[in-house]
Amino acid sequence: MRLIICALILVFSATTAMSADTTVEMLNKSEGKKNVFTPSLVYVDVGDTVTWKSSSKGHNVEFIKKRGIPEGVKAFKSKLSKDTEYKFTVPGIYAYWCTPHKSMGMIGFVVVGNNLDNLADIKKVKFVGKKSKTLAKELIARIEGAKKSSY
Ligand SMILES: [Cu+2]
Repeated sequence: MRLIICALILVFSATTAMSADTTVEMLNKSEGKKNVFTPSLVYVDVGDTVTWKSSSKGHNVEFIKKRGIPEGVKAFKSKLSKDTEYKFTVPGIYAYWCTPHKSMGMIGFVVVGNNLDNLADIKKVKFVGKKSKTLAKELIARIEGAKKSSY
């Protein structure tokens, strides 16, 4: 019996470790907010793929150039109203927005490999519009808070 339980635990932990599917929805409306990525902050492992689902039309994903992505990462911009995915091979924090709604609070972050080396750069990213700036501050505070609580 004990062996079976051990085997089950092994199988379970193996599948959770391998389940690299993270989905973020692009929505016109969610919980009273307009134009959002849900969830707007996700943590993934190096090599994981994130899928953005075009649940509502008119949205896309665009990595914020220069300071918004780890060094050496190429620009990424998806087509409007299409599901899209990206495989994260470089650790660090990725800031992105939806091109048409970047000034309306439609921004998000992906933290890869729990690596916050580019946090100082991320803090310097110029977000557009009050809504986006407020949300960016909130999410960056959450990223920093998660780091502190892990000590
Ligand atoms: Cu949008």
